[in-house]
Amino acid sequence: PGPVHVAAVDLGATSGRVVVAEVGPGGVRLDVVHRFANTPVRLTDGLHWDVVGLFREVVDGLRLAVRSTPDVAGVAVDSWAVDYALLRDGRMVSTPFHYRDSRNAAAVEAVHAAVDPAALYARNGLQHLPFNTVFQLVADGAHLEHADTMLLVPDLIGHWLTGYVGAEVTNASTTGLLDVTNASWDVELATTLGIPAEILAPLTPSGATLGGLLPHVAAELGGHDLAVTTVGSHDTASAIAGTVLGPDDAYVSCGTWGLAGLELERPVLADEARQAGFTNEGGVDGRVRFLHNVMGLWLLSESVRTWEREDGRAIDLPSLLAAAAEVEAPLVFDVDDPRFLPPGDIPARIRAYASEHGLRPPADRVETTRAILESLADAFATTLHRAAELAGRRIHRIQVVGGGALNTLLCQLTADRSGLEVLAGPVEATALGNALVQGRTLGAVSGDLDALRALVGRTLEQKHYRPRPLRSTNPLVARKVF
Ligand code: LRH
Repeated sequence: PGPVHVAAVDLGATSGRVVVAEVGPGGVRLDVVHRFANTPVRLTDGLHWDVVGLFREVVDGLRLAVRSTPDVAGVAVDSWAVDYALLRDGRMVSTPFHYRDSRNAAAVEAVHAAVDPAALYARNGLQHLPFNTVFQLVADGAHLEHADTMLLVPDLIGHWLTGYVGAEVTNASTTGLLDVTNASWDVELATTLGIPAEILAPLTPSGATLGGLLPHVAAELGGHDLAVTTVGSHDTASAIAGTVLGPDDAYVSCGTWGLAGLELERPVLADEARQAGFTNEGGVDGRVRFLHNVMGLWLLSESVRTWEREDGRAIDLPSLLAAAAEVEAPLVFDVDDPRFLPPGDIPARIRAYASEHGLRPPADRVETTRAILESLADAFATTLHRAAELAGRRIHRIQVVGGGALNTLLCQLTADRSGLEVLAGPVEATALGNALVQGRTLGAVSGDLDALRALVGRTLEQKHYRPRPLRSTNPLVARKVF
């Protein structure tokens, strides 16, 4: 069969994109046709996503896609995990919350009082993150009574494109309500926690066909219909599908978050894995993403946002990064400290962290930038070595994919701190993973995940970073697990 053209919609926490991909036995090629900001909105009840605005951008992007490439045959959506809309009779009954909203603390306590953390891990295999869907749903409390369906963000967009109601399984695995041993909804757990099991939509595998576009959507594209399918709708699942993983490779999917881990055939549910903060999320083709959420480049982007607000103008990030490379003996802090999760003045929180731990706080923006990157690299290194230990695997190299692959200082520091070679790229791993799975569903390519990855490998040029000897930094005062 010849190549096929598909549109990959990838919604990230800070920006979204619509990409046209050509996928065929000869390889995969991407063309970004639409990029847009994803700006959260604070309302009286908390921090929300503008999902309706995002849907408008998706449709605008698809219009550009069919205009640039009239034979585009399909579309699939991926996005960040855990967040959802509640619907009744097909209508959204509340504006979806942002996972960085702070409403979940009481719900975490309530859930853990009903099912202790170790028992919860045995059932869902997830790293404890206070915003996992299960906690958010419990925080929603009485509001759940008004809903008959919960749809995670990519499923919501898929629903608005096609009318289909379902829960794609890689993203469902991030809710905390999916049984890690058999990938079905844990109805008993939901019921125990007072979450009506009826709101859980039928599970849909990645690589399923949802149908054609609703007539009013097709009309917006000049009457062009598209086959809407599912991919790894959790962006991290698509990112790992688009990562050219060798047998002893670890990965860091690095954007807003740094998702650091291994691809496994089976989950690791030992209590040590829970205590070390590891998650077992569902990957494409039933693979397991055994990883830890490291706070990621959010620390830097939110710091830049703070400085830009202070200055009233844009920051010159390349100069800041160049200067940060020269800093001697940088501060290393625990990037996973929960104080760094909510939006706000990250540099002030880093200074407070340092003072509380008897460390010298960064003196300026350059030192702050270096402290962030050094601490991220340190977290990646320790996380990956620990993952290998827990999974009984060796690691030889680290594949860094996503926007973080462009950050040369971060990649070099990750090599230095891990003592392993780092290979950087692809930057658009998520869109690639999305497109590859679509290409397979539409019959343009075939084979398992490794065969699909080989298609990326054909054209991929990666930058290699070799470890340098470490200079001195402060020893990290015991990393706390979130
Ligand atoms: C990355 C990501 C990550 C989740 C977080 C909420 O975009 O999907 O895998 O833990 O967002």
